[in-house]
Amino acid sequence: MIQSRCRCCLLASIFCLSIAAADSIAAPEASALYAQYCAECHSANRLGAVGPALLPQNLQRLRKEAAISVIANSRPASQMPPFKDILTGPQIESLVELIYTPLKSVPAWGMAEILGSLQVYHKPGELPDKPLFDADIDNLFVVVELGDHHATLLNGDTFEPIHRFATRFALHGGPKWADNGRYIYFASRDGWISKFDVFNLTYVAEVRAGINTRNLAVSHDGRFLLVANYLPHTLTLLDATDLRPIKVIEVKDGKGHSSRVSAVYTADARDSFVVALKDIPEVWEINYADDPPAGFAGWVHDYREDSGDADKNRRFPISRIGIKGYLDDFFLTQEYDRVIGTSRGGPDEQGAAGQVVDLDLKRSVATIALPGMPHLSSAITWQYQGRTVLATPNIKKPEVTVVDMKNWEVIKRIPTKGPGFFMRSHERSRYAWVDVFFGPNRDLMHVIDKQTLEIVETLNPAPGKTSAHVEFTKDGRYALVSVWDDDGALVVYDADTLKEVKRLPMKKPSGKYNAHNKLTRSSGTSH
Ligand code: DHE
Repeated sequence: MIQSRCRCCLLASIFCLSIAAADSIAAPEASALYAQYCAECHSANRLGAVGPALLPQNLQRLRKEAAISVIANSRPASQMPPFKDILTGPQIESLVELIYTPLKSVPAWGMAEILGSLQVYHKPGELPDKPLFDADIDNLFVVVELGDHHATLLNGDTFEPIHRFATRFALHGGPKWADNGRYIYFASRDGWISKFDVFNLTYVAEVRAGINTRNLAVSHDGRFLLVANYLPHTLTLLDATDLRPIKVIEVKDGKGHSSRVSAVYTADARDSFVVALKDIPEVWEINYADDPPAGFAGWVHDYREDSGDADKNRRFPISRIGIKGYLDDFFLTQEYDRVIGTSRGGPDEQGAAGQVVDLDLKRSVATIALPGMPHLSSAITWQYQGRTVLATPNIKKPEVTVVDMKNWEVIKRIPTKGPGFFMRSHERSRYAWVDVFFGPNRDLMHVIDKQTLEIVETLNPAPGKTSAHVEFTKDGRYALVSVWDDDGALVVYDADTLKEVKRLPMKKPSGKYNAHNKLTRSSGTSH
């Protein structure tokens, strides 16, 4: 069985391109190198798996010299190891030539293929509306275990597992709760969307919405799903009832340039999906109301070719907002009126500033000094001295950055023991938790006092093993931490005393998602 981390991740580093052999490498050898070192994560056909697709159309923002550097030295926030100790300079260059060579044909993944992949295991209304188990649905957690591609449904009162089930290979992004906890939607990196019936502990439908997928969002009324794809350059709109595709939206600018989609989120109060693009300097807002507001007039796309249903074809208008650069990562304010986004930047890009995009004014209104590659999809907000602040971990810098959301000035840079990935809190907790995901101190977890903006405690849940990603119970009394290891654990802490109260063995638990906190859009967690 394929492991979620490729074999090459085990390999070490230190390579100097200048001392490598100067011979050029023939194409067949490049293919063999690709098969040996790259295929397990990026797939043999280069269409992506745990790693992204490696095709010229997905590498537009990366110059070839930068691609050489990525293969030699790795890149931040990826699980890819550096290959400078393994491959010679010419071998790396030959791999770069290979991945910038167009495939003879990229498989089409449009309406027909998506519809062809649809599997409905239980028709809507077929299964009982009463849970098979006794627990507070509102306080359930779903925990994704990447180690063996499973998920565990956990009782958030007793911390006893209710059900453990297989998932699609390599889930990514937060599974989305919907319909007051009745359903959970999962997305895998290879495009599979699964709808799980929590009451009946079974999948009800699955569909492959893309070949290489980023994430999904569910409309706040539970009616629609929008899936963001890297390959093809599309957004797939699904009917949440049975995952039947409604539209495939091609992601292109006015000149016909296409783009990968960075991510999609739901803006509840606006009846909209908000979409960030990786290769086009635009943010899209796609309205899903039955009667879209006037602001969307003039931007209505005619998708009549997609289906014969004229009513559906007039729906889902798109408002395009031109911005200053690309957005790789973004955060939506609790009021859903603004997007705070950054370009991650490759080795050839700057990406030092965050920008604030006003969805009503339809333009960028401010910049924020965020040079540490903030992980904004993990940012949180809280009240501090009468104002709302946003706090984000940084993937490249050992600091948590705290920003005043009124004037967008950085009010504090809290030094940490290493760059972090995930940050969490809860309305009822005085603390915010942030991991140290990268570097030698990756087993540490900082606890920050939200009123003094100081680290008050640093926990070490499992010395030597990465600890990451916190989520709180519904009432904010307990915080659950992942020990991110095949021989890992879920560690439950009392969120006030910071003492451990329970430890459950798990196989590389990554994210965990509490029904109440997600459904109520708690300001302490991602949405
Ligand atoms: Fe993620 C969420 C992007 C690598 C684990 N990650 C997200 C989201 C985005 C994103 C846009 C928000 C989607 C959502 O929740 O709906 N992630 C990226 C990247 O661009 C990046 C850096 C490169 C890549 O490989 O795609 C990346 N992510 C990783 C990992 O390597 C992680 C650690 C392991 C994995 O699963 O591959 C990882 N990402 C996660 C998790 C979430 C996530 C656990 C959900 C966080 C949450 O609590 O909501």
